[in-house]
Amino acid sequence: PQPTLLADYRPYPFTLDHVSLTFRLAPKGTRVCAKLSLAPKDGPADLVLDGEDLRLISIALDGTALDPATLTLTDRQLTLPAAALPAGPFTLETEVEIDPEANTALEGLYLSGGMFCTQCEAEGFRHITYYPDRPDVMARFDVRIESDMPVLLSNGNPVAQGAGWAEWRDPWPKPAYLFALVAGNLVALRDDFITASGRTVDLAIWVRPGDEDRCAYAMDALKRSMAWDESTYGREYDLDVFNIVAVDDFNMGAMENKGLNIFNAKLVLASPETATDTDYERIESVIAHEYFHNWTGNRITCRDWFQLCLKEGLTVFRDQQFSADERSAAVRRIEDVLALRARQFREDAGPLAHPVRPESYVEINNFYTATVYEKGAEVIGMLRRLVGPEGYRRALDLYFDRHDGQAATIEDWLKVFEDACDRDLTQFKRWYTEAGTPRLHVTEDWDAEAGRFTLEFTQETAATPGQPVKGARVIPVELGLLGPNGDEVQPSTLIEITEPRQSAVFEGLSARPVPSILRGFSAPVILERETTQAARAFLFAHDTDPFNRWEAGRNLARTALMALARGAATAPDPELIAAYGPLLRDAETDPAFAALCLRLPGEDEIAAALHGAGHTPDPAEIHAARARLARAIAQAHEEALAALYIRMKDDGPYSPDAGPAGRRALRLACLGLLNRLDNGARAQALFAEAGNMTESLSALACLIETNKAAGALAEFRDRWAGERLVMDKWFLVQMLHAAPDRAAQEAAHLAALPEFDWKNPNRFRSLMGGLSANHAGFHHASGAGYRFYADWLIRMDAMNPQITARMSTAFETWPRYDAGRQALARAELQRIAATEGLSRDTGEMVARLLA
Ligand code: B3K
Ligand code: ZN
Repeated sequence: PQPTLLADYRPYPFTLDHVSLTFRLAPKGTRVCAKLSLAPKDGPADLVLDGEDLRLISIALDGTALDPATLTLTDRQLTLPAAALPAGPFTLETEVEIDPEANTALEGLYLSGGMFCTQCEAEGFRHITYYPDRPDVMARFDVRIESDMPVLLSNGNPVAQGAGWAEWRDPWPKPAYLFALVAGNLVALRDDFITASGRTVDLAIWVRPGDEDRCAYAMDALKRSMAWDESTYGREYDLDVFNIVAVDDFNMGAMENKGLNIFNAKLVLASPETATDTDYERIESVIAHEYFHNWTGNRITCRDWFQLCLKEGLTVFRDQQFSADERSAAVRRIEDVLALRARQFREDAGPLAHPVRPESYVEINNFYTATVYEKGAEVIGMLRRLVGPEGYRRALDLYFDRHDGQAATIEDWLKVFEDACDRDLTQFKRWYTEAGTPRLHVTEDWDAEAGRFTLEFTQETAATPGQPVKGARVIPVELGLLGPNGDEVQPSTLIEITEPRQSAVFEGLSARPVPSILRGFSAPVILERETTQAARAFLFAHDTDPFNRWEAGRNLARTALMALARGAATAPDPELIAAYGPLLRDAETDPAFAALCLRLPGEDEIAAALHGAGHTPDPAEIHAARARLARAIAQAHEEALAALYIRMKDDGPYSPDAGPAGRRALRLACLGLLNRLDNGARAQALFAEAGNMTESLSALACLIETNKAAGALAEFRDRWAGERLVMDKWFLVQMLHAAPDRAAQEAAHLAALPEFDWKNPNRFRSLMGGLSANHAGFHHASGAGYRFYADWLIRMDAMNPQITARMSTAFETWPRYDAGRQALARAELQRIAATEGLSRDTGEMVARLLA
C-alpha cells in the first residue's frame, strides 16, 4: 500500500456545511441515508468521497437519481466527475447498507453485547456512509435514529423523540471522526453541572442495567474536570447535555465524540470490591482527558492526521495538570515519567521511532503512540517552562481566540506562542519534527580557589529510521546546587541549552556543591552523568526537589541492578541497601512517595539501560538480579518493613483518594518485599481478609510469586466469574507473575480456558499484554514466548487489525538482545509478515519492525 505523506496535503475542494443522517438500525442490514450540502470552493473539481464496506443502494444529486455510469466506485472511494456537478451549491443524497454484526474490527458502527455503538476516529466514519472522511471537513450534523432499542443517543442536543425513534442536532461544526451513535438497553446515572456563566448541563453516564451503582466515581471526576477547565483554562462546556456510554468491546480507552463520549467500560465502572486504586486513578484521568478534548480536539481540531499531537499532546498535558492538581503533584510527575520512559523512550530507541509529528504513514491508527501522546505532552511542558505560566496562559488564550472552529496545524500552535510570548521557536520545532531521545551528557568542574563550579553539557541524538542526522535541541534544564550539609546553595534555576556543547558557571561558592540536574524532569532526555553511588545516595537523602530525590534513588537502584545482572558485582550494593534506612524511617510523611521509592526498576528498564550502555541484556539474569536485590533489601530492613506493613493498615471504609491510596501503596510495597522472606504468609492472610480489589490483587500476585496461589486463584475465579472486568485481572495477574520458565506454557493453559473470550479486546489484552510485560517470560531463550504471541497475533489479525497491530509492538525491542533471541524474534515477525491476507495495519507494523 502507498503511504500517505504530509507533503501531499491539499485542502478539500468543497465546503460541506451541513449533513443530515438517518439510521434504520438492524444488526445485519442497517440502512444509512445521508444528505450532504456541498459547494465547490474554487471552481470545478471531482467530488471524491471515502467509503469502505458499504453497499450503495441509491444516490441522487439535487433530488434526481444519478445514473450509475456517471460515478466511479472502488473499494475505498466514490468519485463524481467535475463535469457531472453544478457550479454552485448542491445536495448529494445516498443510501447505503452496512452490517454492524459482521464488524469485528470495531471501527465504524458495530455491536457490543447487543448494543449498537460507533468508533470513528481516525477513519471509521467511511465504514458508515460515503463522506469526505478527513478532519479538515467540518459540518453541522442532524441525526435521526430509528430502532426499537430503548435508548438512542447521538452528538449534540436532543431535538425530539418518540416510540422507536430519536433526533439529535449538533450545533457545532465537527469533523466526521467525532460522530457517534449509541442504541441499546441502557440505564443512566444522572447529575448536572452549572457552568460559570450559569447554564445547566445535564450529565448522564449510560451503562448496562446492574452497573449503575459503579458510576459515581466517574461522575464525580467529570464534574471536577468541568470545573477545572473553567478555572484553569477559562473553557466552558457548550451543549445542554453531556453523555458518557460504557461499552464492553472497545479497541482503546475512550473516545471524545462531541457531547457523547464512548468509553471502554473498564475506564468508567468502579467499586471498591472490583476496581483497584490504579483503576480509580486511570478513570479520573481518562474522564478528564476526554472531557478536555471538547476544547482541545473538538472546537479546535487537526487539519490532517499528521497533526494528531496538536490535540493529543495538548490534551494529555492538560489531563496531567489536572491530576497533579487533584492529587500529589510530585507523585503524579514521577508516575508520568515512569510511563514515558517505559513506553516512549522504548519506542524512540527502536525500529518504530517516529517524530511527534510524523511525515508519512500507511495506516494512521498505527500512530496513536506514546510518542504522539506522551512525548507530545512533554514538549508542551517544555514550552510552558520556557515561557512561564503567564506566557503559557496568554498563548493558550490566543490559540482559542484565533483557531476556535478551525482545523489547525503545529505551525499554528507554535505561532501563538511566538506571537503571545515574542519568541522565536524555529529551533524548538525540532522537538516535533525529529525523532529520538536526546542524550544529555554532563561533566562537572570545581575550581576550589575561585569558588567556581562549572557544568558542561553536551547533547546528542542517535539516528532513527529515516533520520540519520539530528540537530541540536532546545533543552530546558531546571537545576539547583546543594551544599555538603544538604542545604540548597543555588536555588532552582532554568538553564536553556541550545548548543551541542554548552556550559553553566556558578561563582562564589565556598565548597564543592552537589548538582541536582533536570529537576521535575524538565525535558524528556536521557541524562548521563559521571557520578558515584555515594553522590546519588546523598541526593536521595537530601534533594529538595522531590522528583530528583526519587530519581537519585532510582539511579542508585538501576546502577546496582545493572552491575548484578551482568555479573560486574557479586552482591547487592551496600550503599543502596543502606539508603533505604532513612527512607523507611521517614516513609509516613508521604506514603505514596515512599512507595514509589521502594519500587525497583522493572526488568525492561534494566534491559534498556544495559543496552544503552553498550551491553547485551540477558533477561534471565536481569530477573534473577532483581529478585536477589529485593530479597537483600527485605532482609536488611525486615523490621522496619514489617512495622510499616502494620501501621499502614487502613481500618476505615475504602476511599480511592490520594491519601488512603498512598498508604495502601506503601503497605503493599512493603508486602511485596516481605513476601520474599515470609513465603507468602502475610499475602495469604491479606487475601483472606482483603476488603477491596487493590489488596486482593496484590495478595494474589505475591501468592503466585511464592507458588502458593492455587487455592486463591480458584476462589477468585469462582467469586468473580460473572464480572468481566475482574476476570480480566485474573488473567493479567497470572501472566505478569508467572515464573519465566513457565510463562508461555501458562499462557497456553489460560488461552484454552472457556473464560478466554479472545474476541473481547480487554480479555485479549490481559493475556497477551500480561505475557509481553513478563519480560523474562516473553523473551525466554527457548523462543516459546515469541511463538505463542505470534500465533495469536496471526489469529487476531483476521478479526481485529487495530488490536493486532498495536500489540505487535511487544516485539519493538528485539534488536536489543543476543543473536539467538534476535533470530527467534525475527523468524516470528517474518512468519507474521508472510501471513496471507494480513491487514494493512499489521503489515505496516511488521515491516517497520523488520526494517
Ligand atoms: N482520540 C481517541 C483515540 C482514537 C484512537 C483511534 N485509533 C482517544 C483519545 O485520545 O482521547
Ligand atoms: Zn486524546
